[in-house]
Amino acid sequence: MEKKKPLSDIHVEDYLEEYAGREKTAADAFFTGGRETEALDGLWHYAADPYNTCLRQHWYEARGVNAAGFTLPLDFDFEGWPTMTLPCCWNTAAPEFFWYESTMVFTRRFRYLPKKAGERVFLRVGAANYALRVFLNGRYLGSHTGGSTPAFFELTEALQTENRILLTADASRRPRQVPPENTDWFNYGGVYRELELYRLPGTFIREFFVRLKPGSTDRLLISLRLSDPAEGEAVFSLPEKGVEASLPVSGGTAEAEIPCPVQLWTPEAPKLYDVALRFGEDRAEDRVGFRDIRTEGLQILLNGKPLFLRGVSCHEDAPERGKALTEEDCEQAILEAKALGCNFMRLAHYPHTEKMALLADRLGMLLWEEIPVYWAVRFSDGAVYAEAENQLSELILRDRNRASVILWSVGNENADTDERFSFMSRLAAAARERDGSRLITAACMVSADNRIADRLAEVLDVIGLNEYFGWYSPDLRQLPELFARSRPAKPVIISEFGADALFGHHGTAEDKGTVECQAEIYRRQTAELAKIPCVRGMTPWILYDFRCPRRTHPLQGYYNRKGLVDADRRRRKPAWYVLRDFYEKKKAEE
Ligand code: GCB
Repeated sequence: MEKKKPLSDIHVEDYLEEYAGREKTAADAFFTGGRETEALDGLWHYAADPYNTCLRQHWYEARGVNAAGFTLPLDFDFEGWPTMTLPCCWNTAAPEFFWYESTMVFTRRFRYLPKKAGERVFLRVGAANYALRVFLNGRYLGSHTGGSTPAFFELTEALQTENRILLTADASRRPRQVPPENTDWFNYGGVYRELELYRLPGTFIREFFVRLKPGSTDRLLISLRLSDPAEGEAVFSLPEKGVEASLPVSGGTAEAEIPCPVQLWTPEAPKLYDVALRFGEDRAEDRVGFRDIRTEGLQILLNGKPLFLRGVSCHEDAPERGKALTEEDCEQAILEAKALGCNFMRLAHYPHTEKMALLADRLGMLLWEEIPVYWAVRFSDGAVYAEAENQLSELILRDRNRASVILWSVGNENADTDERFSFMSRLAAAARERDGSRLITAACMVSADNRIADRLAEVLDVIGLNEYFGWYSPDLRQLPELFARSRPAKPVIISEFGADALFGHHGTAEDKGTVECQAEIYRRQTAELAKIPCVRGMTPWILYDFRCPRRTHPLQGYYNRKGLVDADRRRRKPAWYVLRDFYEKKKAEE
C-alpha cells in the first residue's frame, strides 16, 4: 500500500478496492464476559474527512519524508488535530458536526507491554456507525460494517511498544446498507460505544452460551466454541448450586446438558447466578438468569405461565449524547418503563447497547431486540442479505446469555413482496438455528384491505403488528374491524401505535399534535386492544421523543414527537398516565 509517486492518488477513483476483503464479521467475535480489558476510550485526535483523503493518500502510513530523505508537505497532522473524547457521537460532541454524515478519522497513541508470553491482543469496538476501518502502526487490520454491533480486530502481529492506532468511521447513509438510506431516526455518526483491548491466550474461548433447556426447569444447556479446533476438557461451574462439570472438547467445540434445579428468572424476581467456564489458560464468566419462553396457541408463556407483555418501544437517543448512552441513561429508561407499569420493552430498530440487556437482566425487564432491516431494504441483493444476517449473528452472539431477551425481531415495516419474504424467512431461520431458546418476531404492517395478512407471519412465532389507527389511519373504528377480519393463529404484539404530541401543546382531542389528542388515541387504542384475545402484548410508540430529520413541522422541530415523555426524558405527557392506568388494570387482572 505504498504511495508510488507524488499525487498518484488524485486519478484513482476505485481507491476503496485495496481495502476490500478484510471484513470482520460475526466469525471474529468472541465472548467478553468476565474478561479483563484495557480501555482505549479517552482523547483521540480527529479530522473530518468527507473526501476520504486518508484512505486515498494512506495517511495512516504517516510518511513524513520521501525515499531520498526530503520532507514532504502533508495534508494531515495527527498531533496537531483537535481532540474528541471517544466513545461519542460526533453530532453532539461539537456543534459544527451536528449534521455531518460522512467520514471522520480518529487517531491516538498507546503503549503496549506484554504480560504473558504468547498472548494475543484484540481490539473490540462496541459500535461505530457505519463502516469502520482500523490501522495499527501503518498496517491495515480490516473493516467492519453495521452501525450497532461490535467489531473485533486482532492487533497481535502489528503491535509494538509504542503504537499509533488510526480509525476511519464512515456514517454515510446508502441504499445497500442495513438500514437503508431512509429511516425515521437520526443518523448519529461516531465511534460511540466502548473501545477495549483484550489479552487472550493462544487458544481461547470464543463462544460460551448457557441457557435453560427449553421446556425444562432443571436442566441447563452449555455450548462452547474455542478459537481453534483444539481437544481437551473445559470446566463449567455454577458455584451457588455447587455445580462443577467437566465438558469434553472435541474439534474446538463442546455441548453439554447439566442437571441443575434453579430458581427461574422472572421480571418480578430476576434471579441471576454466577457461571464460569475454563479451558486451558482461559476463563470466561457471566451472570445469567434461567427462564423458559414459548408460545401455545394464542398465548405467550413465561416459565409455563401465560403472560401479557405490558411494553413500550424505545430508541437509543439522549439529547446531549445521541446514541452514546451511559449506564445511567439506560437505567433511567428502564426505570421510566417500570414506573409506567411495563414488564417489557421493544429496543427499536437496531441493536441497542448491551448495557440495556445487562441491566434488564438485573432489574427485571423483558426485551425485544431487533436488527435494522427497516422499510425499503434492498431485498433482492445477496450482499445486503449477508450484511443483515451478519448483524443478526453479531447481536445473538452478544446477547444470547441474557434472560431478559425473549424475542429476536428480524425487521420492521417492510412491504410484503416475494423477495422480502424469502430474505426475511431466511433471517428468521438463521435466528432460530443460532438460538433455540427465544421467540422470533418482526414488526409487520396492516394490509391495504385492513387485515393481518403479511405472509411473513407464517415463519414467525409471534406476529408484531404496527398500526396507527387514530393517527396515520385516522378512523379508529377500523381497529376493531381489523381484528374482526383477521384470525391470526399466533399471538400478536401490537409493536407500535401512537400519535405525535408536543409537550405542553394543548387543544382539543381533535387537534393533531396536542397532548389531548395523543391521550385520547391512547385511551381508545388500549380500550379496543384489551378486548382482542390474540393481542398478548403491546409496545406503543414510543417512550421518549427522539431526533428525526424527516420531521420538520414546527411542532416537531426535527423530532419525532410520539414520545410519552418529552425528549428531555423528564416531562411526562398526559398519554403516559393513560397507559400507566391501563397497565395497572392489566396487572391487577393477572
Ligand atoms: C413506524 C415506524 C417507526 C416510526 C413511526 C412513526 O411505523 O416503524 O420507525 O418512527 O412509525 O412515528 O411514524
